[in-house]
Amino acid sequence: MLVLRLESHRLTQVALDGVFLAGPVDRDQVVLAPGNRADILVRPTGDGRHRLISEPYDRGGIGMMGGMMDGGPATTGSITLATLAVGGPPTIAPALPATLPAPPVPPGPPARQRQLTLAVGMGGGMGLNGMSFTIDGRTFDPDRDDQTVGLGTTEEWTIRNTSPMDHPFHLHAWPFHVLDISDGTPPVGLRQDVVLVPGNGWARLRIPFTDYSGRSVYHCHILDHEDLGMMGTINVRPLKSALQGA
Ligand SMILES: [Cu+2]
Repeated sequence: MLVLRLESHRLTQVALDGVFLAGPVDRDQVVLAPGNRADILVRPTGDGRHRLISEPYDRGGIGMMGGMMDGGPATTGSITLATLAVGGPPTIAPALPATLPAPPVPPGPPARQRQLTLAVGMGGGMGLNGMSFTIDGRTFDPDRDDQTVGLGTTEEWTIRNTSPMDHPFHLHAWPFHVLDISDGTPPVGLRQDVVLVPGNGWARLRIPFTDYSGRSVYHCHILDHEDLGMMGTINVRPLKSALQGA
């Protein structure tokens, strides 16, 4: 996780995961899960050097193993990622637009609702320290279709997380709108392709399966978890064949 802050500056976010927000949003800090991207505008406040800092973040874990399983010991201090050096004659920055061309949330009702469950099992005999990382009780099998979806339909997926650690859920090819997250974390309604599903929580997504047919994958974007099996396949097909295969 990155909790980004720029000394003496506000960060103006205009996009998330490459897609415009509804309007520019001023933030003191921007939080990115693994896989998230943010487009940020910075207006220098004055001459000098300003550090871009990543603040510590606790993303949960299982007892003493939490930090290790999440890719390293939890950081206890902030880290300087870069330094912004400001100098030269001042210029007038153009005004920001009040609104941006954010894609609208596709209208309901969804053609289908699904629930996917991310779980970390103890003593499964697999992977790191004998733990198993599953979606709907199964580890990844590239030859199995886990979800079959009709091309052109809109679905609502609830991603449940029964483990105490956060998992960033990533769906390839079909970005989704985040309708709601169990911990109330804004933003909601945005189109993005990674969403942080809180430990012992859930995220509700509306997904327009437009533009592309074909097979792809969804997975936890913490690569250790994905490599240990927390990944599934999706096959988006023209509606008739999708129904026959469901
Ligand atoms: Cu994970």
